[in-house]
Amino acid sequence: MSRPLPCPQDPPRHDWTLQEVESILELPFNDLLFAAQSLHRAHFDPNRIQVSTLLSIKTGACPEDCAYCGQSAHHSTAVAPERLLSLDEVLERARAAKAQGATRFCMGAAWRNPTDKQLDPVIAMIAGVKALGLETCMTLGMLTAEQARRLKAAGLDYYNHNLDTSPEFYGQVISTRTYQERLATLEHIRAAGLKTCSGGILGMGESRRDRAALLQQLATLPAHPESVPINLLVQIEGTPLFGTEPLDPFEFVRVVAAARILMPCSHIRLAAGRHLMSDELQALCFLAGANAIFYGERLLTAPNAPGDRDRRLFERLGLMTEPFVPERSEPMACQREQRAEHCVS
Ligand code: SAM
Ligand code: DTB
Ligand code: SF4
Repeated sequence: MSRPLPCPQDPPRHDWTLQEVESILELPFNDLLFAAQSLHRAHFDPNRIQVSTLLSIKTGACPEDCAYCGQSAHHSTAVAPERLLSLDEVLERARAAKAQGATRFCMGAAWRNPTDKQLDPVIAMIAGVKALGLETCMTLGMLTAEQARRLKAAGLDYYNHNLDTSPEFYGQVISTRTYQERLATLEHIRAAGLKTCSGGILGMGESRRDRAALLQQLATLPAHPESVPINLLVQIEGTPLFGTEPLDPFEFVRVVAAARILMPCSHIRLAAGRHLMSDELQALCFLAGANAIFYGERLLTAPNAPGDRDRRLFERLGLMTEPFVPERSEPMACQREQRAEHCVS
């Protein structure tokens, strides 16, 4: 017998319990997807996705020991460290991303945290990329409150800082930065008025309970992140997580659907690992409420799904990319007013 479906929440809830999240993840697959797609339609145009392109502006030699990451100086991988890119190099890549249809340009640096001095050239990049008519996003590691305010004053739109996994599993993945430090950076981002991009990685050997706990952490933040990247672990040779048992693809879809239900106004982003997914699996993720991707031949250092494959997929699924609206009134304004009619409560 079919179970009751979650109802569109107006306003979205921030008090989800771990047990509630677990029971959403455990719904029969069809019920879960139906609930997620219904909520998705209540809040977004179901045939539009937001497209961001990534660029690593400072690659490798990172002092952090994240067990999944090819850029950590603690692991011996094929990633060759590089200096900070010049403004011209960044703008050239941003122009190319825009020409390929991206509306947001995300710049990442392999830092534990930027120093105040390191922020100076980065701030020039924000102005330059914005002047091209692109939204800007940065992911530079931990920030102080003052650094977040500087980035906001420079015109930065989004800051990406992931929780990565549950508080309980976290210690098995990273030892050089605490979960609490990640939450503090998210607080600084929010307080500065930047939009938040925060999510995690699946397939690191965590349990379903850990996946539920990650979602619960994200969905009980004082404001839901505007963008929630769900990464599938890209296994990098030389990292401690290389050789981890791959995740059941349906479990990945379940997490996407649960994220959509828990954070109905957020963009749920299929992030790393799309190149490992079939078109059919990605289509299931879009049905489950994913409505954003990273687009372009590379992520930061790892491969991404090729652009021509993505363009063909959009065409086959009738998906359109979300237009860039320079001055969105409210970051979390829902894109659709109507509510799903088939909810039971
Ligand atoms: N160094 C900064 C930091 O860690 O905050 C910014 C860049 S870091 C590469 C951004 C995020 O990418 C990580 O938090 C993690 O969630 C994701 N990531 C890194 N390597 C990955 C991998 N091999 N597979 C999947 N996701 C990965
Ligand atoms: C996020 O959650 N995923 C992106 C972005 N935010 C910065 C990065 C994925 C990195 C994958 C590994 C690499 O390219 O080195
Ligand atoms: Fe450094 Fe970020 Fe990689 Fe961790 S995920 S090792 S902080 S670049």
